Amino acid sequence: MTQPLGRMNVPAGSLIGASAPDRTGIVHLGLGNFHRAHGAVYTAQAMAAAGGNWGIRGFAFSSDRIVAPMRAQDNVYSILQLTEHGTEAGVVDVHRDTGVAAQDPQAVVDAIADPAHRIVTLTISEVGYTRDPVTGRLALDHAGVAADLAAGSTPRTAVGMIARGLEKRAASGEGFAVLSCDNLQSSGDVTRAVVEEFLQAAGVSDDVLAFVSSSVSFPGAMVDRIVPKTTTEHTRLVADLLGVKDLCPVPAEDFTMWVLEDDFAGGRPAWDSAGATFSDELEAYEMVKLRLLNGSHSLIAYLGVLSGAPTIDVAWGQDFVREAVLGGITDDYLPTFTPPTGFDAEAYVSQLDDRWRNPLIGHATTQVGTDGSQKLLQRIPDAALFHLRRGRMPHHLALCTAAWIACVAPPVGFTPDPLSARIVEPARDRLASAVDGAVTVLDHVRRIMGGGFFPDALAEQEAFTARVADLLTLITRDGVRAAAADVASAR
Ligand code: CS2
Repeated sequence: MTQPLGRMNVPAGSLIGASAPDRTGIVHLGLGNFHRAHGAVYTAQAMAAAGGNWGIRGFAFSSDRIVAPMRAQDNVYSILQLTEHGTEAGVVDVHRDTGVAAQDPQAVVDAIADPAHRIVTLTISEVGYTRDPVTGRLALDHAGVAADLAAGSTPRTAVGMIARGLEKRAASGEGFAVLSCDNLQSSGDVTRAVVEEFLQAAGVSDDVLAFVSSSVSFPGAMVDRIVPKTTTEHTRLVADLLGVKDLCPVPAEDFTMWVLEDDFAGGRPAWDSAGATFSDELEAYEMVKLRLLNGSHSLIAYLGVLSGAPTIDVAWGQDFVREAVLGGITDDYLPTFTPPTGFDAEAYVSQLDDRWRNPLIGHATTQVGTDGSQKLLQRIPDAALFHLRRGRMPHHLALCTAAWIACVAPPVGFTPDPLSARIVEPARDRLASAVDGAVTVLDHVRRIMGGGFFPDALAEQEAFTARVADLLTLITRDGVRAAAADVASAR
């Protein structure tokens, strides 16, 4: 029988980087597959290169789906790299403690306040920042935020936990960094803004506000590694490769990238020795990633779902999807930003082709399509407004918006492919009430564009709304390929 994986049972030669010491220096919120294949791996490699007390105290946000198996195997797990050149596995041993924030939010607050900790890293996804889609500011009317602001309450939202942790930390005055590792534009500034808005709304003292403004840094970061969900097949492959039974391996592509601002008020691991890049052109890196990869990913996902493609590689294998995505990159995304100095955008796009075609990853289109109401805000409005303000229609961005609506808020009489039911869309009910009673497709789209789901600046662009409505009509009447063909002929 295959032995269970554990700290005393790490197969010889399989450790990635170094094991962490017992002392933890990093708190992580959002213990899922992405962090385990990204920040945790860089930290293991940084400790191998330069040591340091950078063990991680990891908290899953809401469920013990990953924490329970991790605990059962001393918090070690394997990374299963899936590439066309072969499959490899290695073990990561940097989490010295794990827990579930929803079960014990005070533990997160206390961990952030503990002066031994110097960084909190976040992978809480776009939804976790509890921002208002229209203003981009902290959503004070969000039920969780409102409850967290009540005096004496234990916070339940991520922003509430971070803010209360910093409030408590102000007593020691020890420098600290809050590092967002989510797909946000201006990630550092956005994170600082929501935390400070929370603290102000909570009426904390001026001393706390002064501590956060002077001794807490919020570096920006661009993170990248495609990491699908774990299946039993992954567990089987790890058993074959390593000879141990891992209950929670992380499947991942071999590509990985991390670009950060070097602004860590309490110090940091030697992540640069592990291949991370420190740069002061962070916003440009974020645009490259959020537009060329993530924006295109959403388009592949929604066109894929509407054409019955369960995974990104299957969707990408369809000519009409490739054409729409490459057209979108060329016409709608590349003109909207200046890439970082020396960055080869063409090479990046050709790498994307290799990454999306990888059949071993099995990245579900419905996983990428999940949370579109929050993800699209990073991927569509700014780029669309860039063109609309110059009198040009960003057809592919309109197509992505129409395809999203067709999947999660279809007009009456249209039933999208059954795959669409697997898309987790937190705004589904609100979208359904917004479009209830709409008489035409244009009316349907108007109610969404102007219904509090997108910034006003985009909602005011009537021509964009009309183009989304045209494309949605085509999707519902003639199918998604016809809509993509219409976009191709409009180029
Ligand atoms: C994807 C990302 O699900 C999504 O929205 O676009 O998770 C993407 O796979 C990662 O950002 C890749 O680094």
